[in-house]
Amino acid sequence: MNKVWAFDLGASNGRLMVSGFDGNRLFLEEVHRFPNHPVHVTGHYYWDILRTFQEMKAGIGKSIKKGHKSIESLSIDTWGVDFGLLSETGELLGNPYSYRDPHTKESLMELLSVIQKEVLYTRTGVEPAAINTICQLYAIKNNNSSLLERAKTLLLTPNLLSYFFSGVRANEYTISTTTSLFNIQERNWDSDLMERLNLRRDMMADIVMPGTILGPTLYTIQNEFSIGPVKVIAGAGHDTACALAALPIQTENSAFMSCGTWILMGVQVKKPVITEQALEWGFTNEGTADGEYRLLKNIMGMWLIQQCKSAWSKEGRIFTYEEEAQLIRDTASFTSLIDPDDSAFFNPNHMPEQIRNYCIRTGQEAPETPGEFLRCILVSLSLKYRWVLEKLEQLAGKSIETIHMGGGGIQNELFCQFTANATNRTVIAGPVEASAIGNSLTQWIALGKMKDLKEGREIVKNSFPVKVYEPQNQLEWQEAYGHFIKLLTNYNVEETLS
Ligand code: LFR
Repeated sequence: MNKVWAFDLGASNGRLMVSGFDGNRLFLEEVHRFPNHPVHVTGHYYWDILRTFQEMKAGIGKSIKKGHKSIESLSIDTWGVDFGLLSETGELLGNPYSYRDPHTKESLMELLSVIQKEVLYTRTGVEPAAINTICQLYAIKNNNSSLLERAKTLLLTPNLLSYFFSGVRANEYTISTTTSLFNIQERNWDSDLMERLNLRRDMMADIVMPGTILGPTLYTIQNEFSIGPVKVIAGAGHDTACALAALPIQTENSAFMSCGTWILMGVQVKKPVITEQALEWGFTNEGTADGEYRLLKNIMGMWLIQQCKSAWSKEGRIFTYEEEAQLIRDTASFTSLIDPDDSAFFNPNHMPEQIRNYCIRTGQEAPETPGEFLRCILVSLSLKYRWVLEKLEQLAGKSIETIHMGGGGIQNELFCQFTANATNRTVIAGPVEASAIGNSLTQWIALGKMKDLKEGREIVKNSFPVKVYEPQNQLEWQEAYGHFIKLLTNYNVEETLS
């Protein structure tokens, strides 16, 4: 059976999955998994990208050791917006900044004093936000300008890593659409925007469509592993685009959720939705693996739980998934709620403390025990999805009956059930490894083994199990939603959402 390597890198861990395809069914095997966190040093948060590359190579070594033969190609997908800069000689200039670096704190305001928010949104379709590539570049320009002066080429994270494997410099469509430098009408880098910010357009490596075969792996890679050439494919480079590609969506009236460090909720649309309302509610238009658009909202996601767990583990309190679920079950429902997207939760030193402060500030009972924190987070996230879903229906002009959820977060069954309860919609959860599977689909299509994504999704449906959750306990969830909306209204929803 032919196989491909799908590297799926998230902002908390990365993995190498081997995907096999026998013409009817897809197979997926995890070969290597490693933590991937930004490193905090000299007041900044950086990606340790060379270690990441090293881990990817360790994955290749393991795969070969396991006897995986006939590997045809590889592709890499990652989180959005971050990038690396190359020098004239093609060397990496420093460690890429993480989008959680505080250096962009002022840059959104500064940028918006040069380019109006509405103009930026109309041109790029992307919600103006400090994490976006455009703000990061502006921050570097203002705080570390010599770095930009030395930069010859900007490559987004998946494309930087593809370059390490192939030597080819190209940015891929789906990841490029996350930058807020991509003109969504012209479907290319926005030269005018860049000029107005004094950013160099010539730095931006050209954009290629998902499925472009960049070339073979470098000889150095082949020699290191004593293997022949493997095609390096720029499949969909953005993890969210990959997740959407793999979800077995069957009807127009479905929304998708990609559940990881961030949770992205949206619908696929033929044309970007760029309206005053979409901007006000903080919706973004990004590219899909088949060249269309996904109208979505970024929601803080599992980050809230990851950060609580990291704080608790420093105190020696470590819980398994089963223990967490039990803790939540043993806790009273709906005691306190948060707006998961409040800026206080973006990168605090101590997440549980921050959640407690939020509850006290908003006149609620503050959680004390891990179970109370976890329940507060999961319930609040689910209620936020209901809010997002209602707005999505209005913006896309259609009703949504089913929600397809994919990604690591769906391993938490209570979380899926809460989502069904809060939204009063049927939830279809699976596959867990949606991003890696979507990554592999874009490779199988590029290799001519599958016709298109429609066929790919059908194959996913027949290859991986899904779990269906029907809404329960509507009375109490309706009431909780009323409290949640009051919370958003009283604590200025525009301010907290933007
Ligand atoms: C999810 C994701 C989101 C993006 C965020 C930051 O992993 O790719 O789509 O907005 O990470 O890059």
